[in-house]
Amino acid sequence: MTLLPVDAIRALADQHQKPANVLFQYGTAGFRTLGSALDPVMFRVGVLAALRSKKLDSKTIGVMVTASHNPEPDNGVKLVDPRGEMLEASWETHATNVANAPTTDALIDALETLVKNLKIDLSKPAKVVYARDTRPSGPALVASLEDGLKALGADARNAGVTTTPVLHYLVRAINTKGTKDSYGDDTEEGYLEKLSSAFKQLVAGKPALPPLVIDCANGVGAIVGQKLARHLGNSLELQLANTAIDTLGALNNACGADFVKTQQKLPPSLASVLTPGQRACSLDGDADRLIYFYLDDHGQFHMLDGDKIAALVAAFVVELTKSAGLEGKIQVGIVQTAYANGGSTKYLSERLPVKCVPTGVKHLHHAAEHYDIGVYFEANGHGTVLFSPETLETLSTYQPSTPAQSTALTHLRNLTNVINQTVGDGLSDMLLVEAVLAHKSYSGVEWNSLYVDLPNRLVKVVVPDRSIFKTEDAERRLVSPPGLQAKLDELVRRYEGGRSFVRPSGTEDVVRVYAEATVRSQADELAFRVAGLVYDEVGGDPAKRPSEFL
Ligand code: 16G
Ligand code: MG
Repeated sequence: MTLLPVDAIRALADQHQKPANVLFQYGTAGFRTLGSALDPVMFRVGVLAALRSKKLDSKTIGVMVTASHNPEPDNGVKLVDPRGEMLEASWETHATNVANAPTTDALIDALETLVKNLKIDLSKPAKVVYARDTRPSGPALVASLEDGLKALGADARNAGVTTTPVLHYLVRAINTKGTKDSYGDDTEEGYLEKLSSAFKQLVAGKPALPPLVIDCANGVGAIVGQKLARHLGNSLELQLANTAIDTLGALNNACGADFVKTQQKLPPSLASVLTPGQRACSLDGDADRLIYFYLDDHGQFHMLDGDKIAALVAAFVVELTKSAGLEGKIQVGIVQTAYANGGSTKYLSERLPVKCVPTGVKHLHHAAEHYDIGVYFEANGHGTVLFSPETLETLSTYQPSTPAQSTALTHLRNLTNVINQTVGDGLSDMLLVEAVLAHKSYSGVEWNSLYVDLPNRLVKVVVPDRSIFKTEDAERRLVSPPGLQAKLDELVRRYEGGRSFVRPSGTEDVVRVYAEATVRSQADELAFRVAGLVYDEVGGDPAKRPSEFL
């Protein structure tokens, strides 16, 4: 029986000791905190990734070092499972336990327990592929990760500096190589080639759209976006902005998808770049989110968020399945979270099945897998479209009976290749949106008019202990603290078109409050009143009560 290489682990673990008094948690987006605190976590994640690979019969596991849209001093790490999806939930707990072992001895104990409980066969080889974003803390953290991989003798591949969705793609491509489910060439180049050639076929014969401005959040999207632009040639002209990956402090600073979505305004850096009517979009720091926007003739800003993307894409997919003669054979469904704008939920549920799930990609992804074609998007711009294995089979074997059906079928097949089905992907989603706009001859204005967004407001309340807030009904209702939901209901009833919910953040020590109403001032007021209730509930200092409007 092969045993854990305890001496190798001990020697390397001693170089990455965990300080006392810090607790790490593998949350919605993996481990995420200040980059300077993550060294011991990285080492342990390396060990864990190797064990996960051994557990899964030497399938390749992915590790992504990124803190997405967070400010530059933060960093983070998450594990990617063999099909390119998020880490299985039960391992989130193992990851948290292993990360928090206080000493090297305790770490070795924790690992031995894990190996024993999960019956991990240590004689199996471990295979891991990893990548990082452009954060300055990345290289040192990758070195710690490599020590963890080395301690277990893993066969490790460094995919360099690339986007989170590329890493997810690589994991799936490596694990399906040479099989009938082959996902594409297992390189970044293979990814770019797959997406861009599907896009070119989708828009062939359509008039080229005017150039698209991409706000790269001064992150890794600038690097991969540049390469994508070369692959696209004249099928789509990309105008990259916010590409300062070497300027300290620039990452996600007053730019990027999270800035645009939360501030509901144009990144100031684009004011001199964007012309009225021109389409633009923002990626986040690791390019897995996408938000579109444009300025109208009066210079007024209009945002097209994840909900608008879902509406545009779902309508197109439904239209193609009908034109291909597959209506009734392929069911299209939508997955949203409580953050979806009420306007979008109304529009979509009048046309298609819509399911609401808790925040976090893993919840959306799993729910979308239950449809033949599942379209999932968070309002924040993270999402993708999943085609079930049966649907892929139908699309590849179906015999169209007219030329029109044949054309629609070819488009559907190309869509399956332009879309990164492993995870939400800003660049892939952007090509998807551009393809639909080209087909429909839509500008931002026509797209935006699919439905009208209800005015909404997001507020966060800092609380001493967010774990007392517990929700049900896909985070739309509070069950704890007791009685608070009844107070919210009473308040919401007084606002026309009012809707509000409170949930603990999965990534920050805060409670988030969302409110919408028919009129802007009412949405703002409702949000701040609900925030006030939350604040009083936790006994906050009356002098610091949230009170922007009251
Ligand atoms: C993470 C999630 C994102 C979610 C956000 C919510 C993944 C890959 N990312 O960024 O889906 O919207 O957390 O953050 O799952 P919150 O819990 O702090 O509101
Ligand atoms: Mg991100």
